[in-house]
Amino acid sequence: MEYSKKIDTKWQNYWDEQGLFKVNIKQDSSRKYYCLVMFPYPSSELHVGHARNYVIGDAVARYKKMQGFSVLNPMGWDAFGLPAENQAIKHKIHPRDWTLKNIIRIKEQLKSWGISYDWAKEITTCLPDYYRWTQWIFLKLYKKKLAYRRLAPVNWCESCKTVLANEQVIDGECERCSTAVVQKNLKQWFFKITDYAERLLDDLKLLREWPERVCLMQDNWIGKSEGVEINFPVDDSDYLLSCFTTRVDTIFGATFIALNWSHPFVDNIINSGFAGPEIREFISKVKGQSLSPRILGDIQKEGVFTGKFAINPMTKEKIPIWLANYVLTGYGTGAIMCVPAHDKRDFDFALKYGLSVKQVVKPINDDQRLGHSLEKVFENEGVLIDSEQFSGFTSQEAKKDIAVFMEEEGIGKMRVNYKLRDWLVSRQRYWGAPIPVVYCKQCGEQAVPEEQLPVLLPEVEEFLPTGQSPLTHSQEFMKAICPCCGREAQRETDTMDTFVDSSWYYLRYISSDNQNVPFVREDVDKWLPVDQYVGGVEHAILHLMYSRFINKFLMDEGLLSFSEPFKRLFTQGMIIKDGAKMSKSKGNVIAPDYIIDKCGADVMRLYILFMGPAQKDAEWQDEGLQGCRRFIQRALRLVDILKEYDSSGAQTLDSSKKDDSRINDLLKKMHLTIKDVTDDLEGDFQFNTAISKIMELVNQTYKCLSGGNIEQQVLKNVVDVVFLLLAPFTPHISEEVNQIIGNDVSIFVRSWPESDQDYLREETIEIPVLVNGRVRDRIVINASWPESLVKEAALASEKIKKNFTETPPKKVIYVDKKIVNIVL
Ligand code: ANZ
Ligand code: ZN
Repeated sequence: MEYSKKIDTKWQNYWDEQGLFKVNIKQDSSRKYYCLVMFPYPSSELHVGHARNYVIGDAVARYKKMQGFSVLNPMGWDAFGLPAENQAIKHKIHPRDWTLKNIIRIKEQLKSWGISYDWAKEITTCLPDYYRWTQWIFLKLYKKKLAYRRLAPVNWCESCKTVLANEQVIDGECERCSTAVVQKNLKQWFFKITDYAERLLDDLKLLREWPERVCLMQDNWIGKSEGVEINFPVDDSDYLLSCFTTRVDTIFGATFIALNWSHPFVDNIINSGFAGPEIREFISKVKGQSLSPRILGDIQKEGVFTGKFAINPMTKEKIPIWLANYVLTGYGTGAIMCVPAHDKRDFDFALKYGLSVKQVVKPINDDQRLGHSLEKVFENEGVLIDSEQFSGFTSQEAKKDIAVFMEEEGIGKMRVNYKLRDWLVSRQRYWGAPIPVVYCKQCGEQAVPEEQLPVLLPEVEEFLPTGQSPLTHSQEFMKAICPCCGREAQRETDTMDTFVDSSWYYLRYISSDNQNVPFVREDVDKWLPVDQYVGGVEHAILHLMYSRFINKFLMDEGLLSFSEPFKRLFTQGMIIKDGAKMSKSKGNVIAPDYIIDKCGADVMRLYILFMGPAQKDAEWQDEGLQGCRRFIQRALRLVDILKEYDSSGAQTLDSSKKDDSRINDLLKKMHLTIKDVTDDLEGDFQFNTAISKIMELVNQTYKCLSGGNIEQQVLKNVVDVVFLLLAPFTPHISEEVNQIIGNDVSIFVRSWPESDQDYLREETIEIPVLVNGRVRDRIVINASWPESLVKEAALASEKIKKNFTETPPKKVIYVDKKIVNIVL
């Protein structure tokens, strides 16, 4: 039997006709399994690197189906956003046409790989029947004041002509085009995700089936720190400079203050005419530097003295106030107390500008002082020195006691800060969901009433980025009616970040054809949380954080009743080719269509799952693909042998030479394989080891055949099990074989095989243990134990040990499965 693409087509059509993967949301929820793969940006056709994601998801879905679950495995398109728009601009066609064309193409690809989606649930985020609900969620947030607009310094990409979220700035450059990012002050829309910081952090505990490192990344991103906000009086003034510190134990070593250039105190000294030209120069220089707090560690430290001093509230010393480029706005208070002896950044700065360094913490169990000409900082916690009444306290004790002291004295206040920022959701781009707000001269900012949704994206001719949203080009779109006073108003022209679209799509699949609500509560409560989410680790922070936030918000609104959307998460590794991530620009892309035409979908699917642990990166090798192709042919040849038995009548063995152990070993191997493959899939989806165990079973079957015929029923049983176990990975040939050996239902409605415990039980035997030729004891061993284990067991016997208390045994001899003989 030869495997070819014909077999793929035959079974894909069959699944379609049977509606095998269709789910009835109302009826099928009792044993539900929601398997979700992160939906793609339809900005280009898929290569084998993308395929890994879908093939893994499909193996999970099919395996669960064979276990009797009603599996919901839906697919859709994250169709708005920059990639599609940039591509469209490049190819000079409308982003919508480009996107829809890509969707058709990708869908065709996914179908040709035999991925078992329920296409009836398909969603497309750029179509009005989806984005009207994205706008609806915006309105819900707006009503709760969780969507708001403010002037904010933003990261601006001059080339993409758009605002970027901090997370889209990588090392000071635009994530998409690598242009250096600058800062601009603009009125922007935000979602107040910071209100949920504590819950987003706390609930990470519930995510026990997420990879630990993803939880850690989320934890770091939220970045909770507990500390004190200390007030430093400005010398000769009423001004108080408030500084957030997590190391209040180092207060006696604070020798200067550093401010961000945008701190109000700076305006204060500029407006009062106190500031010299060097301050203005410094400000204009650092103003343009990008703001991402995540890149702060390594910047070249620069600053300028303001000429003003503050009082350290504990030591009462006068300390200089500086402006410094390493102080962030938007974190803490934008002013910091600097302790150069114990903070590397402050240390570098102090060294550069000749500021004083005072050690106030030393290591525990060590009276080492760092000395005056410091070469290193001591950043760890330890024991306080030169800190008046707090000297001798450990850092831990001092943190508590100094904080309490400060609260009592009115010097400072305990405080919790988060690194998490509010989510900037507005984009000055065309290809996104319009923000449903209008501006009225009389009534100001007004939300569009729910009944008026969707606010349709207008047709425009010009969607090239200019810094202003292209929506301003449509006069018709711009004109709106104020919902409050009925007069003419102007529409908001910004569109939403695509991460808003993808923050709730997993809910829409459940009710994708409902035109009255975004999702039906009763149904999402039954089908969610998602049982298994599969996707790339590049979404470990943003997409997952935003989805968790929106889900919690919707729960608070009483729209659903589960606090986390994704119960279990699997992050797959990348496929590497010639040492690099596959990409068109590098020219190292492997096109799946070519492979499928030549080898069939199952060869590609099998190889993708076999190439290594699915959570790790793996290198694409054509020999590996050929190896999988050969394996499939070899497995299929067993079916040919079985058919020959049928026609030649050689099905029964010559009963006189019934060779029990040969057949028995094969059956044992078969049951062991069922158990191992099941364990591998139940664990962390170890597809590669599962597949290699099936390969071993095929090998042993050939070995068994080389020793003579196998009873037809036995061979049929083995072949059946081989293809049942392969079915989640190679569904097309598995269906074909299933039919050939006489089953008239799809292999996916048959049950996953179960192993027979009788075959797995280890055979035990009792053997005598001799000491100098005389039987002294009998021990029970497993027949499969290696020699060393049997000897160990013999020597461990109490009755045996008695015999050589004085002289150790000279020799221990084991005669396989018969006796142990000990010679003294
Ligand atoms: C004094 C000090 C001494 C500090 C010491 C650290 C070590 P996390 O854990 O990230 O919250 N900091 C506060 N606000 C800042 C801002 N806007 N820009 C830059 N740095 C800022 O870090 C809090 C620490 O980061 C604070 O504690 C402050 O420096 C600095 F031996 O205060 B520390
Ligand atoms: Zn009005």
